[in-house]
Amino acid sequence: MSQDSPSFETTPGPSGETHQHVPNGGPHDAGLAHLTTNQGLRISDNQNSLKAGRSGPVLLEDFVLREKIFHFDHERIPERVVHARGHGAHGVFECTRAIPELTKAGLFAETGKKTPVFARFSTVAGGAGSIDTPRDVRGFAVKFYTDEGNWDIVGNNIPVFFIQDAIKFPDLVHAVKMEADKGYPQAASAHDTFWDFISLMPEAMHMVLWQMSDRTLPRSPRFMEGFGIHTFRLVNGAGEGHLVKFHWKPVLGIQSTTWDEATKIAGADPDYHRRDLFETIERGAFPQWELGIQVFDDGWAMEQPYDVLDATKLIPEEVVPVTIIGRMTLDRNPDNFFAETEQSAFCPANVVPGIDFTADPLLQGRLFSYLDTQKSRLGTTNFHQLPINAPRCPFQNFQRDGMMQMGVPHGRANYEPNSLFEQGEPTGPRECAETGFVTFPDAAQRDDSCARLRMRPELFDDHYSQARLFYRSQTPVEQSHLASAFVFELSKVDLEHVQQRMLTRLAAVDMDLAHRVAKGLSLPLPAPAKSAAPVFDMDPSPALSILSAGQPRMNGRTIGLLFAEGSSRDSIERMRDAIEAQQGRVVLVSQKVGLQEVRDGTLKADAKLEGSPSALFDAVVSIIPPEALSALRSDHTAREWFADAYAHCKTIGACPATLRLLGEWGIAADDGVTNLQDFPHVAPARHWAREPRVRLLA
Ligand code: HDD
Repeated sequence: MSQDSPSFETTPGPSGETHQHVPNGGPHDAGLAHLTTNQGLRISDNQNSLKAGRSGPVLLEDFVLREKIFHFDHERIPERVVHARGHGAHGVFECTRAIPELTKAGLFAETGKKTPVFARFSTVAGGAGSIDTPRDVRGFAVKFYTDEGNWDIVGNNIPVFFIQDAIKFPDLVHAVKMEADKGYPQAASAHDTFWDFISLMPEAMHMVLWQMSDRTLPRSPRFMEGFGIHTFRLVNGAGEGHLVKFHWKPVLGIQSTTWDEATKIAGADPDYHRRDLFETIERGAFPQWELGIQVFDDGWAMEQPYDVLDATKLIPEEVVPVTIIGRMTLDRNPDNFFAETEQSAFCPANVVPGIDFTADPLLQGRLFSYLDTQKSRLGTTNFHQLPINAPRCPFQNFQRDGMMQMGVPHGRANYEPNSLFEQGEPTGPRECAETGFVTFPDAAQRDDSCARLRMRPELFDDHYSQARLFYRSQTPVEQSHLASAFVFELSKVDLEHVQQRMLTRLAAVDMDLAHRVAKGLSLPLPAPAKSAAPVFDMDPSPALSILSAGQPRMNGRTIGLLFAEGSSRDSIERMRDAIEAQQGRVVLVSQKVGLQEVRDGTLKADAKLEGSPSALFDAVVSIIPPEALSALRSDHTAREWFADAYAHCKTIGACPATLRLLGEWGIAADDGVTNLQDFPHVAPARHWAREPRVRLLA
């Protein structure tokens, strides 16, 4: 490690990477048995403050009390202005296909090369204490601790964005967050100011179609795609550049919940996603994503009917296929949520040689914002020295001092060039023309006048073609979810002129969609909004639909198994084995928790029925004896358990006694209500044909 980088110890973590500890004898020295003050003084009594006599008052002299309360009073730091609620994990990225012909970045130089990573998933609008499952875009940020410095892909689970130019970001965020006067709603876009702003921003149409699709109701981060969104630049050793878009593909496939499910999960378990990730990693079922790239050159880009530097546009995978080049495995939970997840500081400007930016005006604004926000959130320009943010490779320069400086640089030279010698060599680091980062000389200067203009490129004016592409690429089930989401959100808007204006935008996207939404709101269908540029039809892209990929697999899914006293333990264990053989997981649910008498022994329930609604599971199965029926009949929670599973189109595995109960409750048997034998083969499938029977869809 260099002389003026912070002198943290490094030890290998489970991913084979090194991970940093606070220096010896630091505040969390696990070896220390005694409680001490922050000055290292042993504390004799941590239960009582120092008083004048037995009944007080408390003395100002009590420095132990004062230090403890002083520190506690300042425990909170400002939450992120967006993406405040999130959770993360450590892991490793492995290059599975070297691409030296495209980039000189060391992490892609050799197949098999491993790079430690930290990933953080987040919602955008809600505060740090909000829920995990609102309808919201999800952040998907990954920090690669490469040998050449940190590289961050700070992306989302949607491949496009609301706005084209960073100058609109504060307006967007103000509009979506709690309304300025009311201070609500929390973590929700279904309110006046959001839709007022959106309806005035036709460039947001493509993104809001994604936002109203099931993509914003992910089952958990394990089932989410991630996207770098912007077009970036890859540069190889010969200095040649290619344009690139980054994609993360979940190995378990993409899956979402329904809206009703998401709202019920929010009540039952506001931490559903962070719990899912944490517990899955604890169990050793490490989630994985493949990293893919779409590569194209400047000439090709210039021929497209859309601008690849416009973040509201995507390139269909059917047009430029995604090539998989690596795999990320998240295999270690943070030791401490605050120190790691909360203090993690991502920044799209963190790149390594071989990866560069483009002139995308949204990206360009981001390059400023993230560094700036860390100063306000983490309080010091030295936030990069925190273990979670520090590069794992040596780093050194002549930046000095600042609040909370952890490094202790030695010597006199704190400037460059200098001619102070140490053992015959000039002191300190020097720039390196050969291996240092060099900005790619962007040949694609599209506007050679280089005039300073507050304008956007012409192709940025087409706001509707790709929104239409998205709608028309969805299956009918997804289209009805999307239209219903618009009806729901706009039903929460009190301003009729905003609803009307939004309908004109939707009409410009697709008349069928607009018609459904207008009908759902009992409003007349207006004429389409005028488009600033010609709108054209693109070939539908099945890759944009979640359901086109087929039914979910058992791998990584959780099945709720209801049992009662007197159930057959043997049947339950056979069911569990069949599910676990396909990498599924079973949670045993019962009206009572703890150990219970069953027909052939005892069985411990993992969860109480009340508090474990079926919304928490991917499918449910019930193995109960006839004598349990009367207790279940009079239990409203039991009834809801099955009724919700049915309404959320989930598979219900039913023993004969359960079938009787379902019949009494009017829960109609259909393809998705199976016997115990068939259940393990169809369990994770959703039975969408059922949906029109249980929900009024737009
Ligand atoms: Fe941003 C955080 C993703 C546009 C300004 N953003 C943040 C995070 C993610 C994104 C995932 C959370 C990182 C973490 O987990 O700590 N942001 C995006 C994407 C965008 C985008 C995919 C568009 C393609 N963002 C964007 C713009 C600006 C910002 C245009 C400002 C001009 N974003 C920020 C920020 C945040 C942030 C204020 C808040 C906390 C932080 O940076 O560290 O600087």
